[in-house]
Amino acid sequence: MRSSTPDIAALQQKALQFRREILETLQLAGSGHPGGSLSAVEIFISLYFYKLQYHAQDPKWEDRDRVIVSKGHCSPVVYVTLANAGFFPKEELKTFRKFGSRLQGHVHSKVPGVEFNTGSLGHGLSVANGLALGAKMLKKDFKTYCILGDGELQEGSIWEAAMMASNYKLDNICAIVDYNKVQENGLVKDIKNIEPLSDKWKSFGWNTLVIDGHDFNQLITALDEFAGCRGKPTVIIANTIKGKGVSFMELKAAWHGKAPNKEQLAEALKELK
Ligand SMILES: Cc1ncc(C[n+]2csc(CCOP(=O)(O)OP(=O)(O)O)c2C)c(N)n1
Ligand SMILES: [Mg+2]
Repeated sequence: MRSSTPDIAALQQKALQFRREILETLQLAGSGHPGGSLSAVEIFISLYFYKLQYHAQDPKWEDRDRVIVSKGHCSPVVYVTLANAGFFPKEELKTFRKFGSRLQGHVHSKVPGVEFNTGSLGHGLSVANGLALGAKMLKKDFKTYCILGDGELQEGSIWEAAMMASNYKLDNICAIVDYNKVQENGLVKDIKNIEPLSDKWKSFGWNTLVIDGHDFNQLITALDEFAGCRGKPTVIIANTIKGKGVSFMELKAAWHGKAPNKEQLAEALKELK
């Protein structure tokens, strides 16, 4: 469950466990997205096991913090997180991407704990804006978090949404960019460079924090800093490694959307002890 005094060693152990479970889930399914799931493990653990207010047994509790997973293809890390947080039985992970399962390849709101269906990139920040603006109008204290991909930032709609959030002074919204440097077919900088990234967000009026997205101390500090920021939205640019933790997957676009086979899973698991 959520902890207010984080035990960093325990969170690191959880990260290893999540990486194993993500890869086991993908191998059973025979398809899915490992790279952008492995890069976001510490981000999701910091949210669900440190920062967020929620009740797993009452996923629609009206004062819950909201999470919009704009890069909806990272469903493996989302489902492993939600199952471990108690939103649904871990056994259900075995149905990932199977016909009739709730756990499809892109996150869907029929899954307890998932707020909004995503998959088509570029939309999540606008949805998050709506939730955050709604909270202000209703005088609710819940926060809205939005997980974005770095390749996803090439979508123009993200920048319209970025303008809107600062225009309405949505200091109850925190965007987290999983800056893993790789998109579907190659390096972000080679396909359509998004640098200088922190200057861009700053110029759009955002409180901009740049951290190592695999370092729990930095993630926790940044999330706490967001909670104390008034008058502007916050973005955490989390520098990460696509495929983090598995040497043959790290920074390889080939592992963006490909499941490991049994032998590859066994190799990967040896590195995740
Ligand atoms: C609008 C849209 N265009 C294209 C795709 C296909 N697509 C799925 S994932 C992806 C790459 C996304 O890269 P990034 O945002 O860097 O994600 P990550 O590295 O975190 O996996 C693309 C192009 C999509 N889902 N939606
Ligand atoms: Mg990426």
